[in-house]
Amino acid sequence: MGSPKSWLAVALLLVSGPLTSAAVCKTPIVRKEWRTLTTPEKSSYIAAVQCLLTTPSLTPPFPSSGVLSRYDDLLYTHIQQTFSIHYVGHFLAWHRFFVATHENMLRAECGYTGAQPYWDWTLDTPSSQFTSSPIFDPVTGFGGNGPYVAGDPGNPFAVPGRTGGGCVTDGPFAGVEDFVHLGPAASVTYNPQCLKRDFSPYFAGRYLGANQTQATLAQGTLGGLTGRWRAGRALRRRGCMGVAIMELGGLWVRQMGDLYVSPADPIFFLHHANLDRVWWSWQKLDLTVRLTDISGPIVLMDYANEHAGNVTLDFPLTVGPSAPDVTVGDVMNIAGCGHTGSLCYQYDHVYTLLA
Ligand SMILES: [Cu+2]
Repeated sequence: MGSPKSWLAVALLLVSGPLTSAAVCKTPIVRKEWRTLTTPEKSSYIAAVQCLLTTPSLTPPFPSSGVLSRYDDLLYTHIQQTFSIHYVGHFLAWHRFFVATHENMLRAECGYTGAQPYWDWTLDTPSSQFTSSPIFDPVTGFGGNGPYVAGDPGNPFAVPGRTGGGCVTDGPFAGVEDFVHLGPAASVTYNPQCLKRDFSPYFAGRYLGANQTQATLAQGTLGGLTGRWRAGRALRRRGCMGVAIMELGGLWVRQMGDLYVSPADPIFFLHHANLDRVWWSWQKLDLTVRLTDISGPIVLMDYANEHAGNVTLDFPLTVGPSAPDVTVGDVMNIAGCGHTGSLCYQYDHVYTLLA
């Protein structure tokens, strides 16, 4: 007999479909770029996110818990695993699974009929264009920056060119004083906070441009890919590039600047969907080989394997009560005719490697 938690997960899967383990993917849903969605499609996505934010949690309650909603379930598992899912070989695989779980929850529990949109940030560079991205639209997007708040002058991780840091002032999540329940860092006791953003157009222009994506696609192995990602300055400093682009988020979202609670900003999932699209684009350049190309350390930053080996296809991944556990091998293929795995989606467009 399974625990009540596992039975809940099974029940969710029975009504959801796309994330069922070992199911055959016949009709993958298609992920599209945010700005190509119609206004009603954008509204339905935002409404489904609002639903997750208000649907009661499945995580077992504990004293002073800040895990209140289904959205918090996702944030909580990310916090709990922060140092085992970043700067490791399964960084991309875990976040692929995490975004797909979010997508599945929107569809199974909140009536959303679309796929997870992605945010192609290469369309919002150079830096002069960043803040006018449609994704930050106050009416049809996620709202924009917070007002400028002076930073800690002694902070070695201070981001150059930051322009905000305060609570977002427009868009669907503005004015909610208890929008974020967890954090900062590893704290999971109830701590109501607004949603904060801290844009750094300078960093966005430097790391989100098409030149970075092209350099990533040109890598021959996954190790090279993630190494390329580590090559960014922010990444080198923080240890991993998957995280580098990811932490770009950190550059413009206050909560996203906090590695633990980065998923607190709903844009996180569009951002990571695009990171996943970069990975998938790279896989498709040599799909037969790259459906099984996985490497990188099991232990945080253990690139010399001094503490453990590298991740393999049978390495387990978990996102808590929101989906059954899978392995890295289960998420190497996002879909495909006759594909048997845990995922069932496609992208409307992938990046191509220019000559
Ligand atoms: Cu993460």
